[in-house]
Amino acid sequence: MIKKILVANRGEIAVRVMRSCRELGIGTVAVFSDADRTAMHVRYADEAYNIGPAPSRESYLNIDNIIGAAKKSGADAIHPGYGFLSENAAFSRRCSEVGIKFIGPDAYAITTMGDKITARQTMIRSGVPVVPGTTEKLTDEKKAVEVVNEIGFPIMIKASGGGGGKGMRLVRSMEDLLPMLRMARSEAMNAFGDDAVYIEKYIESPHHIEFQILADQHGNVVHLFERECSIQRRHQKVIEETPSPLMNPELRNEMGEKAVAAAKAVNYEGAGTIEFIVSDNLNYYFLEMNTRLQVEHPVTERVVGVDLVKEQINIANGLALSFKQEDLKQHGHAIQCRIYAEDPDNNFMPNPGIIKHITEPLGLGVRYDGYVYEGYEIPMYYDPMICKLITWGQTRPEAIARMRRALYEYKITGVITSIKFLERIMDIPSFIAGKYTTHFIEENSEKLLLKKKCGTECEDMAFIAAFVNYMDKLEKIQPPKYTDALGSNWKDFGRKRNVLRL
Ligand code: MV4
Repeated sequence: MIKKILVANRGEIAVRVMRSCRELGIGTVAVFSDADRTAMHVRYADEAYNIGPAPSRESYLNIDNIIGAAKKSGADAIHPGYGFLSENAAFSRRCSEVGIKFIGPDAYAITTMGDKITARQTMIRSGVPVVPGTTEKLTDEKKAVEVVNEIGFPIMIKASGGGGGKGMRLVRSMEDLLPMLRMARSEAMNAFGDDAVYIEKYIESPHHIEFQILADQHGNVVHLFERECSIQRRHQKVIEETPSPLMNPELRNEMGEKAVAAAKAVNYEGAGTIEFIVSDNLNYYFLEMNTRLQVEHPVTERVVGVDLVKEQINIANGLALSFKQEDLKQHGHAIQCRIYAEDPDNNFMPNPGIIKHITEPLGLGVRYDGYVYEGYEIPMYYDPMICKLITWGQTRPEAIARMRRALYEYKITGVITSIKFLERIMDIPSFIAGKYTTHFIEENSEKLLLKKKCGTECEDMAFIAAFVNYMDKLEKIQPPKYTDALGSNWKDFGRKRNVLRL
């Protein structure tokens, strides 16, 4: 049985994973870069190891240093969180080679799903619907023309090594096809070291709906229903909810069964997500599989009543799933907002800085997954997401009302955040009605983004505001005096001076 877990991540997800470990009586090991000495995950963990300089490449992506810290600490398992090494097949393989349990799927599942062409082929073999298009790596330009003549425009060219919107191109006419194909291939080679691309029919105004699955080592696979993730900006999800307002019970069962089949096709182990796009007339197509725990997992946890991290750990321990598909039900409605340290009224410019004051929302039906505290400086090296706010209600309108209330209660100064942008979304009629697609943000940009009519007075005011804000940040902020629970000055001090460099 696993006694000590190293969390190979930072920020809110590292803290979230350690919380489940603590409930299970499992020891926690943090790893941290030079920029993260005072980070919350370091304070929360039982032990912490420095794994290198601030840039991710030299720390959170440094396999040797992380394995070194795991050995030194005596951790018997590694949880990768999301991002960083979570979908890195070499890391999963390395862990098993050195006898440390990787909490997630094996290298085979990661590789098969990571290569989008192989994933498509595997899905077709397993009876999971994919978007009409090519099934082989596209090298022959004549073949491209043939396929497009068959399926018709518009089409998308996607990179096999891509995913999550990276390396995608929309093509609407034959004259653009071959030039775009050539560009896509050379770009894919540059970005992923692989020029393999494929073609899919372009689905206009789709919904992004994904299914959570859990698979144990004994071949049992269940799905934990869907998440609606259509509200995105530049392929970054902004709001996620479950159940999907678009869903009906028959479609849910059918897509859930396909999601289970997708996981079984790669002998999957652990928690994973099958992404689908769904057209307005409810045709659905497999897009890709995410072989990790996702940012939006809490809405599923709240509505299905399952701790997904706890289940990941049980699975890693070789236990059989303790529930069957028919034991799982959805209760009420959950919504998650991702809150970033960025300025929605200035082209979402990242706004890292020192948290001067923070009051998190609390109360019935609110979950807050964050990691920043008063006096903490958000480093500029990593993702600027500062927390996730999750609300639950018996009904969707109740969950929305709670989200409005929670966003209203959330006070944070020192950095600019996306809170006001999220508040505006809560007031958009198509969101309230649950009638939205992946084009929601661009379609409502008029209402969501402030159009600043800036005369000279306005510019003067902006200058004064910027100056006051600058003076504010210069003010020396005393680090809070921790005496218990979240760590101690003594521990922070130790981590500054007596750093265990590997
Ligand atoms: C598509 C599509 C339409 N047709 N594929 C974007 C992210 C990546 N996972 C796949 N994406 C899309 N693939 C076909 N054949 C539209 C998108 C898409 C999208 C998908 C989900 C959520 C937001 C999106 C925003 C723009 C485009």
